[in-house]
Amino acid sequence: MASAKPTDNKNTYSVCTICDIGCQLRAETEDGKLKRMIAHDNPALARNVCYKGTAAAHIHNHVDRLTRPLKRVGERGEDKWEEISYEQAMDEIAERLKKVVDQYGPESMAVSTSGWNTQTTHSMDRRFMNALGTPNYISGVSLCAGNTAAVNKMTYGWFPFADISNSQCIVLFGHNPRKHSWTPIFNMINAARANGAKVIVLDPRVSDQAEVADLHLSLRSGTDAAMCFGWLNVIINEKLYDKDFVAEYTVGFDELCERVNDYPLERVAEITGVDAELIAESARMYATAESACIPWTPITDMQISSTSAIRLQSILRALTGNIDIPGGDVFGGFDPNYIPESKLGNHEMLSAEQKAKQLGSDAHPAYTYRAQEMLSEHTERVYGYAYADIVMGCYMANPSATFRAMATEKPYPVKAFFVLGNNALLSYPNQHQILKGMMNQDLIVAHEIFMTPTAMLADYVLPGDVFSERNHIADNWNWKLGLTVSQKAVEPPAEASSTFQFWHDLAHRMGFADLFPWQTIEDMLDHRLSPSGKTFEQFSNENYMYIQPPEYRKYRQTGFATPSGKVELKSSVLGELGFDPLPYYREGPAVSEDYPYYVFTGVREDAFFQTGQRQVKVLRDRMPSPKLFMHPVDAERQGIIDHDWVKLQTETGEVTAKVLIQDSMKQGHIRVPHGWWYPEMRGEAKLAGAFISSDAVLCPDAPEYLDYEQGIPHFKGFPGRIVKLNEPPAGMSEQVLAG
Ligand SMILES: Nc1nc2c(c(=O)[nH]1)N[C@H]1C(S)=C(S)[C@@H](COP(=O)(O)OP(=O)(O)OC[C@H]3O[C@@H](n4cnc5c(=O)[nH]c(N)nc54)[C@H](O)[C@@H]3O)O[C@H]1N2
Ligand SMILES: Nc1nc2c(c(=O)[nH]1)N[C@H]1C(S)=C(S)[C@@H](COP(=O)(O)OP(=O)(O)OC[C@H]3O[C@@H](n4cnc5c(=O)[nH]c(N)nc54)[C@H](O)[C@@H]3O)O[C@H]1N2
Ligand code: SF4
Ligand SMILES: [Mo]
Repeated sequence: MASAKPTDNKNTYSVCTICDIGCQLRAETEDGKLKRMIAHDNPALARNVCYKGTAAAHIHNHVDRLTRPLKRVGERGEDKWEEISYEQAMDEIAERLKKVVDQYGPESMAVSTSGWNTQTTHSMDRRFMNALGTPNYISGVSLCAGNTAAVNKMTYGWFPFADISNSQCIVLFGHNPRKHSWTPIFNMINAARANGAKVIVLDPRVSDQAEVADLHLSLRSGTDAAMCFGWLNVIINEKLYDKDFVAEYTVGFDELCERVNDYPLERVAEITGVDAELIAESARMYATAESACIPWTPITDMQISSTSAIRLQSILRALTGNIDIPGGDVFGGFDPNYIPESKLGNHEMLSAEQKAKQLGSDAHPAYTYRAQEMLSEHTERVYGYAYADIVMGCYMANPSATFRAMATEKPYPVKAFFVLGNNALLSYPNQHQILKGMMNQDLIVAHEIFMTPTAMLADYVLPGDVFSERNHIADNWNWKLGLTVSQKAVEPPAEASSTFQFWHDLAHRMGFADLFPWQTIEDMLDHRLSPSGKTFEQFSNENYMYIQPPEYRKYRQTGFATPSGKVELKSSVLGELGFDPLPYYREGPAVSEDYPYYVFTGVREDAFFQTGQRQVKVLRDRMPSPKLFMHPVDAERQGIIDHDWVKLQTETGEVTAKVLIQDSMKQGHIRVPHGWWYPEMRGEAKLAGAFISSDAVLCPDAPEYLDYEQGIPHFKGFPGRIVKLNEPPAGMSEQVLAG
């Protein structure tokens, strides 16, 4: 099917990928260019837009957009390039990849991607990798939702999505949606509140959500798992749980109760720093609400007790009978109208021998093939497909193990690194190791829309298209049901193209043409929509989105997709893998005289998504420089005043930023922002200042900082110290110094 050439001023609806929540917006075009991206004309959707979305034209038409393939001519990282044709780039990449694979084996290729901003990959990356024979796929979703999906599956077979709008009680573990951060979730919380929902916020800081919450528990960073035990203690001892559900649909309740007894309220109060009475009151509020949900939160994705904290949230949902009910945590499943990426990824093609080589799966298997394949037959029984790659996070290698293999060639060499729509250098822990790993590659390919520090380290940089320039149907990564149309409004500039095209064209050069028969994105969309009996054109002419009517308590017919068919309060999968099958709380590395503060990453900045957009003036003007938050008492003790420049140091590294003193901070805590580099320093500072203020420099990934089961790092509450600087760091622009 040919793609209809977009014409000006027709209403096109595109799914914004500036952040990962995916609002559908409306495009206005002029002379074949994107003029504006504006709010939806459907009143129900019109509020789902933030000022990053409305800045889309500034991003998509930015003068620094990459438009031609680039080949490195200087030393790696020197940022010197020649423009070459797309055909030449793809030919050379294929040739060099073949060489690496011949010399070191297929597992020597690793891929890092975000997956959501490039949209049209359609799991072609996994399909390619599985055909080639490499299991080494890593992604930022190992720190955000992907890993939670994998761990949730162990407890009850799927990853539920909170039905916030219809809920009577919403529990936010740190999670802080607001007007310009995950706007649709913010709107849902407000809608529920207007209907009388209670909101409980657990956050060391007085966050935006905490300010207006019914209850706010200011816990110490990194202690969420302990807090969940406090709640379970109250819920079990006061018999507030759903006895029928527990009796009929769970296994391991008695063992869980024993474990919960290890965490009496006084102990939990001591660990978390929250008053025992408030813990009890909040637990009662949650457990006695008519319906209650615990929306997924990235905060517990990034802690030393992450696997336990995620499991404990799942257990709370189950014990209170809030699973798969209106206003609770709802199980989606695969959309019957759309072939899932899990299927297109062709995971059955990769041999057991190659799967066993997945980096990190020996020590930390939770989200790797090793653990997740133990669920395959159960997933197939309940959901119809053996592989459920929810949020693309269920069959990943471990990023730290992958960068270590790239750097040290142990346990085997990784020598080709492909990075698509991901600023990998800044987006995982231990940035120094990532750099070392990238410097030791024979081939690096980046697919990007801007020249990022990561792309600067590549041999080839391919220019990506953006969401206003391609057709797509978003399916919420199988997390919740619903298909959202995203239409191409304008043509991509020069030689910019999609990641679909990239994998297709590489596959054809590597001898896998028969596995990649779709010529265009639209062919792929027609294929994916085939169960609906519609083509992409028909589908998008008829709908701008299609929401499958929800069904509740489906487990009554199907059971749960776990080995026991029940909710596993005690996890058979974790037990079989040699881990504690029951959740527990583990203390992170302690603060000391040398490193007296609990440092946490996050509090996303309204103006940017993650490491992006620092070069986009309308957004950068809103947040010109990186800021560390400190409590006034801590600042005073250190002799620091607002806007002082400081160094924040940990055992792993140090970063420089300005201080913002805030009453809302919790004493003894420091917030470090994520993703800072300085596009304006390109050509002057090494890798455009990628090591000056990036949190990844600070975040350790030594074993004592890693969650056991997943091997994800402790980003919430690692020890650090502050050193005041007498003058700003060299080379900062006027805007940074002033703002
Ligand atoms: N150290 C550290 N690491 C983290 C986090 C942290 O707090 N600290 N947070 C984690 C979290 S929560 C998440 S969600 C992940 C996010 O990880 P990612 O979603 O991968 O985000 P970024 O690393 O900022 O990389 C996105 C890159 O994609 C490019 N891009 C945008 N649109 C397109 C497109 O259409 N096509 C192409 N080809 N490229 C595009 C942008 O220019 C940008 O450089 O990172 C995780 N990593
Ligand atoms: N504008 C904008 N919006 C975004 C993003 C963006 O980059 N920019 N990124 C999107 C993405 S990918 C994500 S993952 C989300 C993240 O967004 P949120 O889920 O809102 O998380 P954060 O903003 O990182 O931090 C939220 C809160 O966690 C608290 N906190 C810190 N440590 C702990 C702890 O140990 N326990 C608890 N309970 N709370 C703690 C902090 O004080 C902070 O108030 O934002 C999304 N929305
Ligand atoms: S919240 Fe903003 S950046 Fe995120 S998808 Fe919606 S409009 Fe785009
Ligand atoms: Mo995230």
